[in-house]
Amino acid sequence: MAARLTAALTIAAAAVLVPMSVPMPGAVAAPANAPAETPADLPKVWPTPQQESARDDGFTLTTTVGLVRGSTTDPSAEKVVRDTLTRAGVTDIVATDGDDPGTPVTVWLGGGKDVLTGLGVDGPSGLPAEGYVLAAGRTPDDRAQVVLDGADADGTYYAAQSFRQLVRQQAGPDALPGVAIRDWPSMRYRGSIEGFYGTPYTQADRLDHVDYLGAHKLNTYEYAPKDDPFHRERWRDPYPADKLAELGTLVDRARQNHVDFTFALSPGLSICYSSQADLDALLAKFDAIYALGGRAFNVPLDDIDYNTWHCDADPAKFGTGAAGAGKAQAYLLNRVQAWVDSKGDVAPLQMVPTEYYNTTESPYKRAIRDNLDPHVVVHWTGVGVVPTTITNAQAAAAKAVFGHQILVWDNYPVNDYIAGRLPLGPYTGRERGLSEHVVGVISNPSNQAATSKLALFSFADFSWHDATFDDRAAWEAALNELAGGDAATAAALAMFADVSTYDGTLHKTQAPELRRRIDTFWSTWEAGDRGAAIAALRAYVQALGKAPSVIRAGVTDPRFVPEATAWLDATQLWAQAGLAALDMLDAQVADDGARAWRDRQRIAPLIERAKAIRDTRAPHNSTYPRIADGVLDRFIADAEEANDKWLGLTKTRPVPTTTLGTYADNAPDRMVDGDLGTFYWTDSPPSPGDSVGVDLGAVHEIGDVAVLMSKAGSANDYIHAGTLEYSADGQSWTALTTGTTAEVRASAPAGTTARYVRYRATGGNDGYWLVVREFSVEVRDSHDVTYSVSGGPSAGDGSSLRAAADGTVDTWYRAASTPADGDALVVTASRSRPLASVVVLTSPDARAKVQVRDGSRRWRTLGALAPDFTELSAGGRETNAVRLVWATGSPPPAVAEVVFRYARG
Ligand code: 14T
Repeated sequence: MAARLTAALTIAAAAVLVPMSVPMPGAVAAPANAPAETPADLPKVWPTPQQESARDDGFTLTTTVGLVRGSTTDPSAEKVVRDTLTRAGVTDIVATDGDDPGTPVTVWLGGGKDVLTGLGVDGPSGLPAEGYVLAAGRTPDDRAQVVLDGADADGTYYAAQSFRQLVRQQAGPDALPGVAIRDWPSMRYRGSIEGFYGTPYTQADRLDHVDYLGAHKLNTYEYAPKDDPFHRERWRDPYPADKLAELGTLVDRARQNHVDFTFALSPGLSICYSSQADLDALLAKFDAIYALGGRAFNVPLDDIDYNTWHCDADPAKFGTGAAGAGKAQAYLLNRVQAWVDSKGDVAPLQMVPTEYYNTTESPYKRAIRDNLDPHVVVHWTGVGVVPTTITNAQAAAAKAVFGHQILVWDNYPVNDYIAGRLPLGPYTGRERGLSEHVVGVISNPSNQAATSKLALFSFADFSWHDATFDDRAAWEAALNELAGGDAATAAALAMFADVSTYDGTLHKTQAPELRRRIDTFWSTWEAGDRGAAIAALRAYVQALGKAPSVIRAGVTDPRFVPEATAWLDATQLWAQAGLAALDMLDAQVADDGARAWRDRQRIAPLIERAKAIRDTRAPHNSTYPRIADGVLDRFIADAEEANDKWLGLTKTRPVPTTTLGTYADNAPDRMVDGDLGTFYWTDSPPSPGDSVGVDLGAVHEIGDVAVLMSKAGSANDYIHAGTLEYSADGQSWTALTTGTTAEVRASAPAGTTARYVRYRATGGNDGYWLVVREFSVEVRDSHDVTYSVSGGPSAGDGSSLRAAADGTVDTWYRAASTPADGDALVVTASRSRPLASVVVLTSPDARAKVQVRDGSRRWRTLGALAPDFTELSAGGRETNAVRLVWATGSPPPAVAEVVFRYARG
């Protein structure tokens, strides 16, 4: 296990520390347009600086350091520098306001032009807003100097944030490498929009959130929680005094972090666009925030029906339909922009269009393009609400079609639409170069504020310097930061993030790393190297099971664990269930049926506990945390199937087939589970050629086929035109019938043989997805022996005699009473076959004689039940029944399964 962790870590560390360029000696100004590469011997600064070069004149800090405040510094920048120096072992900071303190080591904060000249480094003049220069080295007078000088106060603050990351820990006072950085952001708007549904952030969440933004050079926090009633539902109502006071505190804290607190008000559910009273109500709300110091505003008009008007005056004034809605919105927003202009110190207004999720030309967009004040910044989510990718071409198209500056509202890692999921994967699919088309990219985060920081780290790198963004490197650096540089914690976090990756769009594969290892497990298992397969996967799953406690002990952010706790607990339980499955297989390999059965029985309660867990926040309080779903649960099911086979439970099970994707948890398995209450649900409409069906595993004679589609609430989710067909080889197909209804049935002519049966769409589906409750195929030539159960004692409530021989160990026959004299449970097979042994899975205290019967109708005793698991040899003799003759007065017995283990061949 330790070896595994180390190995995983080495990979992570190597990826973070990829070497970059040969360090240049002496004072070297970075060449213009130099590719940003961290010189190999410099600590990595995040977000990645635009230009950076190493110098050979680094130095060790002294216990006394001078700190010279200049014209572009502020208390926030000074605090970052002071904290950094203190952590580095500096005990005495000699601060001045411009004068040279004459200290051996001096930090010039927001000034120091002459020192820069002495270091041979260009000053910040000419840099874009928020840009800065950072230089550390020795001036010709042999003094150790650091200059942190911004193009403005934001830049100086960011220089301090870079400085914080450059200090190198060593024995004694820490050291500073010789370095010259010239840096600026690629995008104007960087940060987050609290724009999700469900439980909003708490005040404590928000204060911590804006601290995180500032420390990562993110400059925007937009306040737009859908479920703050005063933001949307009751947008006209003024904030109560206590809420307003909280917002005031937040505005202040944002400013200290050089973050633009951006207040959003969503009036679209009820506003009359032409109404002066409604405009006044909206501006009164903005004025209240302005009075608190808020200087940036947004009017989101997303997730409303723009065909619904809230006063007769609007359609009369603007016209009906989408074009009218666009004109009405522009009319309102232009008047709000006029208010912005009247203030003189407020940022350009922002808006979210009702059509925020595509670039298709439309009457609505045309109205926005032609009528909205050109200064207004338009939000856009990409093509799709949660797009897998956002490309330069799409961004250029958005800019053209909206005719305004585009700010990307990026719906990652938001999880309001995927209850139970905590997206922790890398920030993928955003094309480098977006900064040439859009003015910013901001994150709509998860309902969980602290766990969202992992993604925000990548947003910071992408929006600051998209040209070199590498999603994997940024993800690993974020894990590393959260781990405080501790390798074991970072490795545990990587494993945890892996099992909580799926979000449906950016990440369509859940637990990619665990999945790879499970795939390797089965290929090694199939190849016959079962011990090696078990050992390798066990090491990984053991480490996964320990990851939650490693994370609890190791992460540096105290807010992370409480928020992740539901998912951490679930990870531990799922890993334990996985280990129980591995133990079961291990016992089976050792031919220890009793141990395998005991291990198998540990699985279900662990899963039950994992599924009983709830997060506290809506909507995640309504379902269980999803961990490696479709991967670890699948592994366990496959392991149980392997155990079934080993036990001798060899029922042929149809495997579902589909060419379509899956919506949420409604997996294809659900169309062959014999349960009409569950269903497979696709995540898109079937196109001609798409199909669903079953694979019988081998060619069989088939009979009745039924495809039961659609469900209550999704009455149109069926294949509107299709052909039901079968095939022996999956290549050439023969039609059975065609259909246009939600339920399609056919009977194959006698003698029809097939391995595959499918229902294939032959037309469009009017945009409707597909629900299949059940796809059943009757197998006429089943070689399966069937069993019936009789005798007693009779079964208790919720159980049945049949459960003792129904082909699955998951259902139990539980006797309602103590066995009376002569009570016996009789399992009769549909025909005689040579029987190798009888396996009986029971409650531990069941007591009985096990008997078998051959054609002669005489019962022969094989032996007595052992606790839990019994295997008794039947000597390969033809057998057609097994019975358990209970010990009179023994406790009411329970039987999971009586298995006829036939002689092979
Ligand atoms: F304004 C938009 F940019 C936006 O994304 N709006 C919402 C947002 O509040 C939410 O957090 C996000 C993710 O669920 O998606 C938008 O909300 C939707 C989108 C849908 F397609 C709600 C329901 C939908 F069907």
